[in-house]
Amino acid sequence: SETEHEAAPGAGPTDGPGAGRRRLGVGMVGYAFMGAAHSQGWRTVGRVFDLPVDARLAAVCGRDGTAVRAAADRLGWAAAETDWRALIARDDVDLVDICTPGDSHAEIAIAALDAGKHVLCEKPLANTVEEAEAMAAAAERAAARGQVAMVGFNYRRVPALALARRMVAEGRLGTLRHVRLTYLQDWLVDPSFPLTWRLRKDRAGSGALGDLGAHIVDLAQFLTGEAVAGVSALTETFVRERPLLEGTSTGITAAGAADGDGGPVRAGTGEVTVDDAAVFTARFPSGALAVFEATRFAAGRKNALRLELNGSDGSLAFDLERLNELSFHDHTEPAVSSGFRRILVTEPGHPYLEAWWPPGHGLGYEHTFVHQARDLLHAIATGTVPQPSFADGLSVQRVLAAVEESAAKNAVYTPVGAPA
Ligand code: SOE
Repeated sequence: SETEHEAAPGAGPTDGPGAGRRRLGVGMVGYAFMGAAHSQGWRTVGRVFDLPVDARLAAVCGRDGTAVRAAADRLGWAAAETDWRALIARDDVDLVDICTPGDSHAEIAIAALDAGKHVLCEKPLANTVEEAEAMAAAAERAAARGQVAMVGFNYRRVPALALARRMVAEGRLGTLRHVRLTYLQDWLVDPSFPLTWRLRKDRAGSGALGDLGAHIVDLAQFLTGEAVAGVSALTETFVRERPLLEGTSTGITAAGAADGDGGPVRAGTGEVTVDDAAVFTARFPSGALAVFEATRFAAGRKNALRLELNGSDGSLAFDLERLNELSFHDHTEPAVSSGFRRILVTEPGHPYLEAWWPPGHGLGYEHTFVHQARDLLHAIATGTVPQPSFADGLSVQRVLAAVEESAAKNAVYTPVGAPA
């Protein structure tokens, strides 16, 4: 256990922005890209939102003592630990935030829930359906004791997407016919990009499917309020061998992959054991048809999560690269003057926006983590169940597994006369 970074004596609930509020200690496992994003959320939430609970950044955990102490300083955590079991056991940790690769989610989350702690776990919930089932069961047992467990599908917290959810629920689109979501990145286009943990099935579970596809499956279910009923899929690994790395890495840029907490690229190559891209179609119980595409090979697309919903009364469209905007077409208006119009989602009446800046002063990616922390703390304070729950995470995991099963069958029908 490392305690050099304990907060100075005297720092307590009587000073700072948390004065007079119930204190909730957060312990975070992992401190790379996601850990930094979550830290930003925990640091900021109490300064923006008026909540009865005050989150304290109690301790951060990582295996490398020197690196985790540096991360604690950089990200604002009071203490550092090198063993996640010690983190869970700390009296000043009430909530465990899991920001590690998927292969450790189940073990840490179940141990934390069984120890009486609340849990926030990064997506995808787990690497397999079996692990996700065990986690959902542990969350259910814990809920009976008043604990909460939530999955980090942060894009639900983009104000424009929360507004889209509200508009669909209000019936503004009428009967839903089409649900179309793509999540496009390009950091694997270069075949010399190294074999990071995200490209190894034992660490990440799957590739673009679990990393990006999980987000769009969750969003599709969130926006429609329906569960995917069936899928048909193709997946592909375009580059099957990549340069090996010394140690591990979390970066998704060539520079980040070679530095980060990884080491130099090693001689030789290793096998990529996950998908580079996944495309799939799906049906919803209402009869709506869905199309999904997740890839890390869309040259020029950095973080393009795009969607369009078409219903009998209207359509909605969104692009994460322009995240303060939502496009809406009201099909009940006269055809001569109707058409897609842009809603600038920065009004105080829009989800989460009341707490932020005046209209027109937009938000960004990092704010989704502030909103995620806000929703979780609000649920804890009010004794409500936060969403997405571990059950929601399990349902996404089951869709991912169905996609893999369908892709493995490669049920592709060859047109008569097509080249072999
Ligand atoms: C990398 O592809 C990544 O950081 C994902 O892991 C995140 O979930 C996504 O939000 C952004 O891209």
